[in-house]
Amino acid sequence: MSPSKPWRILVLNGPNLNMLGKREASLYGHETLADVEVLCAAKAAQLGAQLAFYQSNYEGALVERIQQAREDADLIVINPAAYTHTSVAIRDALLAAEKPVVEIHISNIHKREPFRHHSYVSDIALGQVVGLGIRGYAYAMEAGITHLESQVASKP
Ligand code: DHK
Repeated sequence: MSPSKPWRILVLNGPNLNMLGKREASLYGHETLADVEVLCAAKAAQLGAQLAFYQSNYEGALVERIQQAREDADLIVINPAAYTHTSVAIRDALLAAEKPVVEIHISNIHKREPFRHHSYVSDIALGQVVGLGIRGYAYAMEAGITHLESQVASKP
């Protein structure tokens, strides 16, 4: 077991994700944000990790939570939602946090309108999980923890 264990995972959700289950079910499915949290909690338990789960419709609130992650998280899994395509502030906060980031989107943003194809996060993230529904959160968490473990394993 590494000295950093249990890993602390922060799962962040941006605007309108509190409307999951009600909004555009053909794109986002019928599950609610509470279902996403249950799924993430189960995945965290399986990984032996701690989970913090946060959603806001406000850019500044997300920036402040990311700033806090510098102190209280080892990994950030983020669905910035619409801010993916607009927010330099969230990008800058993620860079300042100096934690590995995995980006996740429930829908496949690359199959959607052209303005959704660009992400301000993807080039600073370990990777991006898109289009796999809410299961993508679990895949993103697992990928992030695998990265952290491999970093520990490669340290002399
Ligand atoms: C969620 C949103 O709210 C959109 O603004 C993004 C993302 C896509 C998702 O697929 O999870 O463009």
